Amino acid sequence: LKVIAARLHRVRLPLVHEFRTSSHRKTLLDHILVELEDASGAVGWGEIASPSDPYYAPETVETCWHVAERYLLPAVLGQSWERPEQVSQFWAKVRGNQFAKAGVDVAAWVLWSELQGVSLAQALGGTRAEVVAGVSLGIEPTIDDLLAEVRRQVAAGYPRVKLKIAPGWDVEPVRAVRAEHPELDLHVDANGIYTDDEPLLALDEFGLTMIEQPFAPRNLLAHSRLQQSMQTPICLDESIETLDDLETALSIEALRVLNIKVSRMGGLTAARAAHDRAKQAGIPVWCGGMHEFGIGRAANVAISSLPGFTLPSDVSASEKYYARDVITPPVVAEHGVVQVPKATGLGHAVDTDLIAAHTVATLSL
Ligand code: OSB
Ligand code: MG
Repeated sequence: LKVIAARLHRVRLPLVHEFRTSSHRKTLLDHILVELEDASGAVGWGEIASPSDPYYAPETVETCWHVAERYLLPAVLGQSWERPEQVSQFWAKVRGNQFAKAGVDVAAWVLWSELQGVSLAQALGGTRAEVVAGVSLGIEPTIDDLLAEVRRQVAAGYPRVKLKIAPGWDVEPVRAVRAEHPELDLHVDANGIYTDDEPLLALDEFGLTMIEQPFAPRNLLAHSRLQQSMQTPICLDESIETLDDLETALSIEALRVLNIKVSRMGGLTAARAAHDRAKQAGIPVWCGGMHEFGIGRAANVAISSLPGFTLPSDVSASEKYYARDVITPPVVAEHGVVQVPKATGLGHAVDTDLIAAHTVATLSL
């Protein structure tokens, strides 16, 4: 297989509901869609789902565009390969830039699956026909707004709710949600904002499934120490960008749960390897999201079909995010369950008209 043409599309879609975390706020998603084409004219799509600002990870939309244009696509164009695992080897010299890499890696996996006549989930070795979805709720203006949002999502059938927390928005909102939903699978995500154990220890009484990324990404030791003094499992997100990070975190017991994001790990090949390693270590995993459009979300659904993804993933239905998604059919959740597509490749048609209508920049190589 040889990629002979590549295209980037910078596409903006408004979110249906503003989303705020301890690190940023967003109302509009500005993602880069990647197309890889082979000599037969077959196309694989991927998505670079970097936030606009470098507050979750160091990348921005502009750095992703630059790195894809200047390094990643030139590394892949004209190279012959047999398996999608080989593609990330072509850019092995490029450090970091996980979001940019992930978009190109996913496009290669989708192209390969399409040409092999298998679904992306099958190509990855997925074993589930359906995956359980959770929702991630941002920081709301008031606790009443949050309670209304939780009620809406629970009524929609989602069995797991994650709340974004930050200093000043932690114990009280969690207490309020827990009081109304004593049995709900509930967890919190701090996006690395805390520096002290104290406010986190106060969350131990609420029976949370996990506390996600309480401390700064590189501060693995603080997570390890907190885990020794808390019942609630610690989950890592931002801390784990490579398999080496995971190895270090496991060795010091800095986590009991792993959030695997395809974007943060630099693609499906690395995400699957992280899954394999966590499974071997007895650490349950789930798939985190970055408000992907349907293309990135379809990749998240596919990876979530691997056997170690035993916790609900952030693969909510398209309608939670966008009025109209870039794929047809959109991602649909029924009673919080998403069917894993059986069709070849991505398993959804790509709506190129909708993409064209929301495109602000393109590049062909
Ligand atoms: O930490 O999981 C996170 C969105 C932007 C930045 C960081 C995170 C998130 C989410 C979104 O929680 C989850 C989703 O895509 O549904
Ligand atoms: Mg997170």
